[in-house]
Amino acid sequence: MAFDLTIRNGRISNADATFEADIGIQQGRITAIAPGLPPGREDVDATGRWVLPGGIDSHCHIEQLSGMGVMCADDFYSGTVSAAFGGTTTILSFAAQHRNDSIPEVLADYHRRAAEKAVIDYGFHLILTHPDEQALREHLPRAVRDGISSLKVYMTYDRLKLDDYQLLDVMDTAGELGALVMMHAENHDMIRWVAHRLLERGHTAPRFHAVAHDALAETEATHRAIALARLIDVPVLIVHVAGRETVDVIRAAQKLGAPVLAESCPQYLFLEARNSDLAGMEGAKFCCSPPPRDADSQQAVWQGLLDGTLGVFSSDHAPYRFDASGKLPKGEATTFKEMANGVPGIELRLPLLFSEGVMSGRMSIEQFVALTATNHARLYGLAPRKGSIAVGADADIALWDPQRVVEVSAGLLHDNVGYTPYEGRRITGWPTMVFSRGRYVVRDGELLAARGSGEFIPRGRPGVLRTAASCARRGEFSELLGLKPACGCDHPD
Ligand code: DUC
Ligand code: ZN
Ligand code: ZN
Repeated sequence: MAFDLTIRNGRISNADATFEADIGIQQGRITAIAPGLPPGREDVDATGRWVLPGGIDSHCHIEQLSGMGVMCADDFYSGTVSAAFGGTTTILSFAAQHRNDSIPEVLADYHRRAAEKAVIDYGFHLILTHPDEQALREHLPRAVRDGISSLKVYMTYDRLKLDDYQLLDVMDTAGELGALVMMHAENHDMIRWVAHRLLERGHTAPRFHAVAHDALAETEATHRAIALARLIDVPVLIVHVAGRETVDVIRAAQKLGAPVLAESCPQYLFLEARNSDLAGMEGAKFCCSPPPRDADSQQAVWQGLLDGTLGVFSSDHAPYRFDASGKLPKGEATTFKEMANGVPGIELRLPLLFSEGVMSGRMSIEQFVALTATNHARLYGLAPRKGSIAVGADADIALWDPQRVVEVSAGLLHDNVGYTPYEGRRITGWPTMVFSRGRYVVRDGELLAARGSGEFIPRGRPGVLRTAASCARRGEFSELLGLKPACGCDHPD
């Protein structure tokens, strides 16, 4: 049977190898990878291009109400269009339960909105804020059965925070169900106490956000989250790692064999706390939680990505406009406590890392693919369908022009934010064609995918929960407490 599409003469990189070959695609799947394939009905010449798996962004906030009750600026249309223009073909965004919400209703609502608007494939992590018996015994198992095999919990924010007892309950249940727990690790009371003192003394400007969210608040909470994970041997993934000490704590725990994984994001490589020290409210454009820190922490995050301590590189795209709808609810009088928390990054995540990681010689192209696609797929139960260029996988592919130089400006981007914290930065290397399940999404700056053409991808058991290392839940302690193994096997001693 003839190929629907061929991508020929390109240089293909996966997480484990780079080679020259042609790709044959039928009905949205890759069915052949070999040199000299005959041209398909549509034939793309990829000479001079790097042919990479489409990026997977496993941490982004789309059409979501924040913990402070603010609707973010991107809906499932603008958010996925922006992702696609940056070379991303799958997103995992959040379906957020607020304290009194019914989980099935929350999930149905996100499904409905995403199905109507997304132009690339998507899945959800559940944000769990009210882990009562029904949530843990009925709703969470149902969500996992329906392909939502990860959840995020918070150690801070008044409206989202769980205490340690609740975190243990959630982690234990997630372990039993084979769901991965993502942790927002910051010490709530440290932040609250410092913020209160700052505001009392009239320190309200955006730059005080980073003072309130001291690096120690992140390090302490990360250490505690890891201790909880070790106590009951359930894996935990620390999201948006910002500070050097936090990277060190995670690396040390991993060396001890603790079930801890971690993620970082562009803002922790390319921004610093001092960026928010600008006149007026301008600094609000650089405020997210945890905040970017300093050059030393940037270095530590690079090192953590390179040595595998930090296994996934996501955007944490949290889009808020620089107006009353987002960053400035009280205009110039907005305090750092009142502005919406987060920075955009869904479109620039890959170009920034491609340019500063691969083109500058810091990391190999294979490492880039692992950090931006393959590891996300394995970790979150999307593999083998997503995350690699392989026979049988979805034809989610981005063609990169390594010579193209782009000067970043907000007007170039496709999100609905209106500014970018990376304004003026020069990037070398850009995705010029993006395919999702073998259909064009982006071709030379033009969007070709229709609204609503993205599909929900139900996910299986996250990779880390399938490995032998997570069989460690045994021994007297586990027996006494009736803890079940997180790997789902019967863990013979
Ligand atoms: N946590 C996130 O994951 N994103 C934006 C803000 C936050 O606190
Ligand atoms: Zn968070
Ligand atoms: Zn986030």
